[in-house]
Amino acid sequence: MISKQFDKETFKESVKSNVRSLYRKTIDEATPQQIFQAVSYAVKDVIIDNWLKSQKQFDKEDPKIVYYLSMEFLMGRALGNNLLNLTAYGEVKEALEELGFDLNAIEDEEPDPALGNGGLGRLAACFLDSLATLGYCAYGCGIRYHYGMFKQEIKDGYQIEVPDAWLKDGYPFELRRPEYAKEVKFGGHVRVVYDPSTGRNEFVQEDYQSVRAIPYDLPIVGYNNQIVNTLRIWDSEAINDFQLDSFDKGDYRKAVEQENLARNIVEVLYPNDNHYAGKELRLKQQYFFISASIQAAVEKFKKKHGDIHELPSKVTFQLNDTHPTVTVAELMRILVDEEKLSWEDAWDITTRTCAYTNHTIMAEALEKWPIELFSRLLPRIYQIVEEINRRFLIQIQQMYPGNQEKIKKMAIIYDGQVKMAHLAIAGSYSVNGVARLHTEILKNKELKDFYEMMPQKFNNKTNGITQRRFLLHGNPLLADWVTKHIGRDWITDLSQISKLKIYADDEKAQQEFMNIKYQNKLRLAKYIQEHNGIEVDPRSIFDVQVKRLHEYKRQLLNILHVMYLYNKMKEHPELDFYPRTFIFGAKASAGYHRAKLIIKLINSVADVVNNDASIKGKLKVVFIENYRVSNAEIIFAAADVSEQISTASKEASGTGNMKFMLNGALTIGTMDGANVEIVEEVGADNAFIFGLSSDEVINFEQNGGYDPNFYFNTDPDIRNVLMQLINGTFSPKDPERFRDLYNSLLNTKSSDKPDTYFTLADFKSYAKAQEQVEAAYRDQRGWAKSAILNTASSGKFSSDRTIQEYVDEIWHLDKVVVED
Ligand code: CR1
Repeated sequence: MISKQFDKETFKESVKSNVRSLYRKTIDEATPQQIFQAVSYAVKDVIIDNWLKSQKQFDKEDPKIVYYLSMEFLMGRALGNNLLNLTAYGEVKEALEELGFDLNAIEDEEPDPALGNGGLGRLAACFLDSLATLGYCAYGCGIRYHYGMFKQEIKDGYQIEVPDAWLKDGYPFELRRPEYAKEVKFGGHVRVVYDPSTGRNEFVQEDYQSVRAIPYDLPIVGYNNQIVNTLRIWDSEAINDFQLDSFDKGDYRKAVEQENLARNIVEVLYPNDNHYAGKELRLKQQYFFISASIQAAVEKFKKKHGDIHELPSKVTFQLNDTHPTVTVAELMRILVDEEKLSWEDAWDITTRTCAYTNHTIMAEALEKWPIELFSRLLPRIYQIVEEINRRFLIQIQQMYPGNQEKIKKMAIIYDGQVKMAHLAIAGSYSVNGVARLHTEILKNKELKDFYEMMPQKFNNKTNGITQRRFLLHGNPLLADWVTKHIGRDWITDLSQISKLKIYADDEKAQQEFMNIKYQNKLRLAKYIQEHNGIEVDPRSIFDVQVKRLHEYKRQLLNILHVMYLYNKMKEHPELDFYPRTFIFGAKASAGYHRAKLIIKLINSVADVVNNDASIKGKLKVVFIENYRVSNAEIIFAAADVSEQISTASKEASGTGNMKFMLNGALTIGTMDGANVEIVEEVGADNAFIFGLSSDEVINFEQNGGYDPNFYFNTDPDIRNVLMQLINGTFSPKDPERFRDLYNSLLNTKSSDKPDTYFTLADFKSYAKAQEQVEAAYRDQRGWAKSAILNTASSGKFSSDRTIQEYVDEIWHLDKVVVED
C-alpha cells in the first residue's frame, strides 16, 4: 500500500546519503546508532510529505481540533511504529537487509522516549495513535523533558535510578519550530489600571520573570491513511537577549535568575505515579506548557476565525488529569485580559471548551497547592481563580442555601489551598472517569457533591490501548495468525477480532496459538537470560505482573504468595507442582521507600528460590530491570497469566490488563478498574477472580472492622510467611531488613491504621485462585481455548473505540480524509 509513496531503491539511497551528510561516513563505517539515525531521517522524509498533506487538508476543511493537554506522553520507540503505520515495515526491512542490516537491531538503537510515568502517559500515547488513525485533527501538548523517566538498574537487589539522557544523540523524529515560540511569565505582581476609555480595569503583570517556550513537533502517523498529526512538546529557553526592558537593563541578578528558570523548568519529569509531591517546580512546569499551548491554540484559532465566541465549536482542551488544570484560568486570562471580553462571556466560552478526565481516586494524588505558593508564582492566574471561586460559591449557596458543609467540601480555594480537581470540574463541560466502576465511584463517593450539583457533566470513557503497537508490532507471530484467520480489518477495527471465537474449540487453532505463545516465551526467556542472567523454563507458566510499583497495586501480595508456595514445596516435596515463573517489572518512585523495599524483597526471594536446588527449578522469580514500553511489548506477548491484583476500588482502570488480554493471557485479578469489564467481555470462566469487592473495601474504609491480626493469629500459612519477613529467611545478614513491610501489613504499633490495602484479607482467596490457575493450565486444551477467547474478546479495549466515544460524546470532531 505504502509503495505508492515508497520506493525501495530510493529509500536505500536516502539512507546512504544521510549517513554521508550526517556523519561523513559510508554505511560500512557507521555505528549502529548512526545507522538508526540515518534510517530514521529517511523515514521522516516520507512522513514529512504526509505531514504537509495533512496540514493542507486541515487548513482546507477547518475541522474542530482537540488539544490533548498532558504532562506525560509515554510514546515508546517511534521507528518501528511509524513504519508499521506507514505500512512500509516489510519493505523497509527488506531494503535494510539488502544493505546488510537487521531492522530489529536498528530499532533497538532508538532511545525509548519515556516522557511519562505509567498508565496515564501511555494512555495519552495510545490516544494520539487512535486519533490519527481515525482521521481526527488532534494535537498532543506536553513538555520536552530533557530527562524523562529514569533508567532503573538493580544493584544488590536494590533499585538504582540512573538519569536517561534520551536526547544525547539527537532525536531524529522531532522538528524544532522556533517561529512558534511563546513567552511565559512567572511571579512579580499585578497592577490594576483603570482605563477610562473602556471603563474597564486592566491587569498588568509587572516585575515578572519570563521564559521563552520553544515547540518541538513530533509526527503522529495514522495507520495507512496518510494522516499525520502533531505531538507538540515545549522546551524552554532564556529570554534575556530581547526581553529586559529599559528598567531591567543591567539587572544582572534577574538575568541570571531567568536563565536558571529556563534551564530548570524542563529538566526532568517528576517520577511519581499516582502521587502528588507539591513541588514548586512542578507547578512551574504545569503553567509553562499550558500557557504556551493555550496561547498557541488561541492564536491558531484567530488566524481562521474572526469571532472568539466561536472557540468552543472549533476547539476542545482535554485535561489529562488535574495536572493541566491551570488551563481554565489561563484561557480566562487570555479572553478577559487580552481579548477584552466580559467575565461572563469568557466564562461561557471557557466552560464550553475545557473538559476534564479524572484518572485516580488515590487521596495522595490529589493536587492541592498552597495559596502562598500559587499566588506568588502565578499572581494574575491566582486572582482569576479567586474570582472563579467566588462566583462558584455563590452558585453553591443558591443551590444549597445555608449549607456550609457543601462550601467546605466543594470550594476551589479552602483551608489555604487551591484544589485543582474542583477548579477542573467547575471549569469543564465534561468530567469523565476511565472505567465504568471508577466513574461510578466518582459519582457516588469521591465527587458525589459535584455529581449531585451538575450530573450532566459526568460520563464514563473506559480506557483502551492501541492494537497496532501491542499486537501488530509487539507480537508479529500472533498478529499474522490473527490475520490469516480473519483478515486484516482488526488492525483498524478491533471489534473484528471476535471472529476468532469460532476457533476457540478447534484443536489445530489451539495448537497453533499455544505454539505462538511458546515462541514468544522463548523470546522473553532469551531476553531474561541476556539481561538478568537467569535461566527460565519456557514450558513453565509465565505469570507476570508489570506496572509501576505502588502499595495499592499489591506487588507485595504477589511476592508473599510466592513465599507461601515456596514453603509448601519445601514442606511437601512429594506434591506435584506445575513449574511456574513469576515475572515482575516495576519502577518505584525515587522517594517511595516502602515501594523500593518491596523491590528488594522480590529480588531477595528470587535469590533464595532460584538457587534452591531442592525445588528442582519448579519455581523461579525474575525481576526484569528497567521495565518500559519497549520491553513491555515483548513481555505482554509472552505472558500466560496477567496479574491485576490491586485492592478493589483503587485502580481507576488499568491498561496493562488490556494488553495482556489482547495477547491471550488469562487474568488473575480483583473486581477493580477495567478488570470488571474484561471479565464481562471474556466471561468469568476464562479469568480467575478473587478478593474483596470494591463495596466491601469501601465499607471497611468507612466503618472500620478490618483486623489483620485476625488472619495472622488464625492462619498458620499467613503467619509463617509474615514471620519470614523478620526472621532472616530471605535476608540472613540483616533479619530486620523487611520489618517495615511486616509492620505495614499488621500495624503492630497501635497508632497506625490497619493496612489500607487489605492484603491479608485477600491472601487466601488469592492463593486459592492461584491453585485454580495451576489446575487450569494442566488442561492444555482448556487453557488454549480460554487464551484464544481472551484475545477474541478484547475488541472493546481498543483505544480506537475509546477515542470514538470521546469524539461522539465529548469532542464532536470532524473526520478528515487525506486523498492521494
Ligand atoms: C490509573 O492509576 C489508569 C491510568 C490511565 C492512572 C490507572 O488505573 O489506567 O491512569 N492514574 O487512565 C494516574 O496516573 C495520576 O493518575
